[in-house]
Amino acid sequence: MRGLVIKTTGNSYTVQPRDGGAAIAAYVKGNFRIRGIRSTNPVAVGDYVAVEQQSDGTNWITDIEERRNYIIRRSTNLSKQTHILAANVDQAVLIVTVAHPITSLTFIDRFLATAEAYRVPAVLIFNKTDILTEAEKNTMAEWQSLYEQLGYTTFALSATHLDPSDLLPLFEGKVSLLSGNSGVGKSTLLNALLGKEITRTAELSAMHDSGMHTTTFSEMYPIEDGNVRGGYIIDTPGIKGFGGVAMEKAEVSHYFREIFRVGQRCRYSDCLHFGEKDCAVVPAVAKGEIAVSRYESYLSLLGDCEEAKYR
Ligand SMILES: Nc1nc2c(ncn2[C@@H]2O[C@H](COP(=O)(O)OP(=O)(O)OP(=O)(O)O)[C@@H](O)[C@H]2O)c(=O)[nH]1
Ligand SMILES: [Mg+2]
Ligand SMILES: [Zn+2]
Repeated sequence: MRGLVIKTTGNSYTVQPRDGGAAIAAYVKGNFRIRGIRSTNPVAVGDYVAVEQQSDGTNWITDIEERRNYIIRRSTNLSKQTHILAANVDQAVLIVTVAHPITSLTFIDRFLATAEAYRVPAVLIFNKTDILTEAEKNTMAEWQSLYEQLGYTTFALSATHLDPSDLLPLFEGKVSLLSGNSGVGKSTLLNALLGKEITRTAELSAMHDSGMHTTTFSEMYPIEDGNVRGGYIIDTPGIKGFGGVAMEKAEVSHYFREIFRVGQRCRYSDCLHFGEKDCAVVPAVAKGEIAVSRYESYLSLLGDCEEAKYR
């Protein structure tokens, strides 16, 4: 049988058969590893797998189809070991609030850069429009305009006053990863979209196995509302954005679209846009062609590379 992994709970996996029917629980043999990936979990939500039933009735995952992409998180202490949050993701959706709580621009930029690194399209949803002051609404409009100009799609809405049909087309037929700071309204939006209260099966479940790794349980929720079929939303509890891609310094600017574009005009092809001679980026920031906030976020990611080197 072939199917889609829709939930992981440490040692067992919930697999939705591709040909329909009820989801089943399946297991993975201890020595099962995917070529080339050192990860604490060999199978992730979003994986398409082959399942074989043993004579005793238990189901074992025997194969994983090649992934289109996957989103990883580095395990806390082992920088080389990674945890796969989700595979085969069509889009990453970040819920943003300009107030209650405020999402920082750096957080947004890190999310967008990470999505670029994974080649996963990113979308921003500005939430809680119902409780914003005029000043906060202006801030929201500025932020939306900043990111729209960079080519990102943005929405502004209130999850507590949502007509799901307004937003369902965004999710229809796609696997979407939902992210955002705590309290921005991820669960509220998910419930509104699915038209029901979903039980939060897993708050971040950090099982420190002799301090070596952190396990995160992820789940994919199917969207089945009227004529919308085939879409899934992945809720990764406790994951604030999805940081932790290992980047080379020279690579960072590739994930900031406008910095990359302007950087083509720098004198040196390996310019890091930080004090080099005849750099095109720094003057573009001074002239307002590149937003200061974007440049600062870029520098903060560069700083992370420096730190990672000494870990
Ligand atoms: N006024 C208003 N409140 C909202 C809106 N969306 C969510 N909230 C409220 O904000 C609070 C946090 O919402 P949640 O959906 O739990 O936020 P979350 O992102 O899931 O938070 P974590 O699970 O901690 O990551 C709740 O009290 C919601 O009712 C909105 O559009 N308007
Ligand atoms: Mg929540
Ligand atoms: Zn430069």
